[in-house]
Amino acid sequence: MGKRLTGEQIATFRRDGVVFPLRILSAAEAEGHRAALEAVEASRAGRLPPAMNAKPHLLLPWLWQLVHHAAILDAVEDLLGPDLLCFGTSFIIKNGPSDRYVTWHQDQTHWGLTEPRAVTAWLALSASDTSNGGMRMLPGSNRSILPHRDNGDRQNMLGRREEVLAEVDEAAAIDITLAPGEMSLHDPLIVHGSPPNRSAGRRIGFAIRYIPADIGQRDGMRNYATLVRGREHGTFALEQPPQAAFHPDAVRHHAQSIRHGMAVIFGRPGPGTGAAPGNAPGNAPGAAPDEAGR
Ligand SMILES: O=C(O)CCC(=O)C(=O)O
Repeated sequence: MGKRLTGEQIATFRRDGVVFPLRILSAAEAEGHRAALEAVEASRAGRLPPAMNAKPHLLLPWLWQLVHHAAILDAVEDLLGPDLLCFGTSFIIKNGPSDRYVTWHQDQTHWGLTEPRAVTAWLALSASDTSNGGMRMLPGSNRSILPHRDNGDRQNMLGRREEVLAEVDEAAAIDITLAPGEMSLHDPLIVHGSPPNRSAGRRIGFAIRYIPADIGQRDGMRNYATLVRGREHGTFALEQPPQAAFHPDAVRHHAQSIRHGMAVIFGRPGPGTGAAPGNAPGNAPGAAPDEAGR
């Protein structure tokens, strides 16, 4: 038994690479967060610009609080230990109906971490299911690092349009069905993706990437991350909370973190630093998927 997860849930995560559904917010709280997101979108021509959707928790205090939510961190601590960093957040939104989809992939591919130890908390702010392009995962595929290729399809929401170069037995995949306020936790090596949203509504998830504080970026590169629990191990430079929504200091700090992170991971500037928005690497830590609001 962990702080939040049962022994069985921890065993499920270790074996399958995913555990769900876990209730984090009440339906009313999830609705409140969705309304807060949609208010920001309304103030920005109806969609979150990609630059803003990379680590938005550095710009919006309510998201800073969300990445520190005790119920999320207790569950993540059960899997990764007591010292935790958040090294990426982004909304992953599919407005329906649309052809946009996420290819089968492993998250670890472009993260450049010294070890594939991480957990993504995917928190649903709308229902996410088979009707609206909910995630699908291949339990037990979290054993090895697989090669990927760029599938070249503009409908692929991943910034590098990466696709695993292995036969995916879709019949063995499971649907990650979540109600608003529930989350799934997945391993960086699990093969997963999601089909188009054929419904008329929006599918909204907030993805939070956590790592144990004792791992770093490969090649001794130093990146930025948010210490969310426990103590730091000197592997990342630490990010600061936003004093208020889009406070000028927060905007500067956010831009610095994103620019630096993109340079570390991709060897080039990131969103908000002159890169074309459509090039924002969708599955990079802290990077904006090319999907928000489309
Ligand atoms: O939201 C989706 O459909 C895909 C999300 C994903 O690939 C991830 O969070 O790692």
